[in-house]
Amino acid sequence: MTFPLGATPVSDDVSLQINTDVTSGSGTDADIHARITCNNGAYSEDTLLDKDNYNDFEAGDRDTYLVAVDAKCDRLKTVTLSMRGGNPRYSDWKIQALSGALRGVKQPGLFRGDRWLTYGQSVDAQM
Ligand SMILES: [Ca+2]
Repeated sequence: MTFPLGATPVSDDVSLQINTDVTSGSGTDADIHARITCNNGAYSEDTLLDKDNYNDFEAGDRDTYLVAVDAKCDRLKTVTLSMRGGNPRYSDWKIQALSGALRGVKQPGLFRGDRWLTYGQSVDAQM
């Protein structure tokens, strides 16, 4: 692939912080994916959120993941979390809060309605 002079392709990294609710049963062992969109149309692939040798998304956890966006992102627009893969047993997951940070600027996410996510489903946060 070639690019015109001066048109260096630039990508961005978004730091997603996700808090799992503290109440018993809020955690999950299913796989959680995130897809990010930006106001200027930049977006991320549907990215698995997983830390090596770590049990992600347990009750009371505050987990941070870096997600790569394909181009320069002007401002975060949406974050879609989806649950598929991993352990489908006892998979229901209660999200307490989500925020995204882009070049050090933090944006809180707003969920419409329920913050329980069940296997095979997805939920959108408006940023
Ligand atoms: Ca887990």
